[in-house]
Amino acid sequence: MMVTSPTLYMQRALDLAGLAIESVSPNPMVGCVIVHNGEIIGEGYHAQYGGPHAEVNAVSSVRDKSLLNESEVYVTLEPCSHFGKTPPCADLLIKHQVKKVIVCNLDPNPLVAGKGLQKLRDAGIDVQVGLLEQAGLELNKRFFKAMQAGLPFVIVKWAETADGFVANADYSPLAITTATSNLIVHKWRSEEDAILVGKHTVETDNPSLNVRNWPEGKNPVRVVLDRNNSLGGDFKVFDQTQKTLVYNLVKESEKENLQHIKINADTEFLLAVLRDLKAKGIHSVFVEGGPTLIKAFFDAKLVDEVRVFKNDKALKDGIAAPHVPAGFVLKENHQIINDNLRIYRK
Ligand code: AOF
Ligand code: ZN
Repeated sequence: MMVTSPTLYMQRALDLAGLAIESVSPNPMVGCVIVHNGEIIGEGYHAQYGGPHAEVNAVSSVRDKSLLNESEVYVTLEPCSHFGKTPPCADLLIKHQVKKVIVCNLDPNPLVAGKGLQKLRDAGIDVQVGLLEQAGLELNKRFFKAMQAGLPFVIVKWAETADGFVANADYSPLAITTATSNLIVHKWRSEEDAILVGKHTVETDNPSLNVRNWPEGKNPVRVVLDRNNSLGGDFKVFDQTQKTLVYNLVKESEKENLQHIKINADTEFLLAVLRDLKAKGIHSVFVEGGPTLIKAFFDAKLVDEVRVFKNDKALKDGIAAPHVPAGFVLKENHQIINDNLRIYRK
């Protein structure tokens, strides 16, 4: 017997959307499934920033277009109503006079924000909103945060020993997690628009902040916070192999892949940095800094998600790990060989 369930169709659309996690930001991930008499006759997703939207790909995958006017369209985000890089998806669905459109979420983009659904209704198309709504909000947590708060979605990550240390007492780096966890961290880097550290991490670890251990993952923009602009130029983050932004209070300059950006807000430095990143189209920031920087992000209430690895090794002495503040709830708990990974959300 064929399984015909609106929830399964929408789940398929969400799964398709998620395939584009490394390639569509600052656009949202969107997937679309077209169903005729209980059979999927077309599907597609928004695969590349600037490329065709999910509905366009799904409609063009349908071989017999004459079936469209008897079909239901499951799409994870409200079809757009604006002329952007592509013509409005609502117009495309109206042109084919599809029977019904089912969506997870309204598009928070002020250019759309309900107008796409209104267009469909005005054209006599049946519309349903809110199927798997939470899953849709989760999928596009970065896009929704950026559109609604004007700030990127901020993820902080650290690794600590069983007794709660992140580095040796002299700050010399300490390999805590297993190779498998390191692989996961590189996958995570490729999923976010920017990766951020403070001056201290650059000095003590000299990190590259690129994606090496995850096949073909895209490199995020590197962001370095150096208030007094006191870092010398020899560190790997300044090698210009990857776009790098250095936020500080004194200097403004631009070379090919290296930009120094002067912030005029000493007290709300982190907030001002995040606002500027959002203005540059950065919808998510992965903070891989040390405990002092992470604590500053917590104190400024700028963190959306926390990812903590805890290994079973003990160090006895060292630099103490940050604490997950009250108000965060445990969402995921995984055991990865000797590492326990906990993910918390506000
Ligand atoms: C859809 N289907 O697959 C996506 C939508 O610059 P553009 O023309 O690509 O438009 C980007 C905006 O379109 C984006 O901010 C969001 O509001 C919407 N995304 N809409 O109908 C899609 N990706
Ligand atoms: Zn569209």
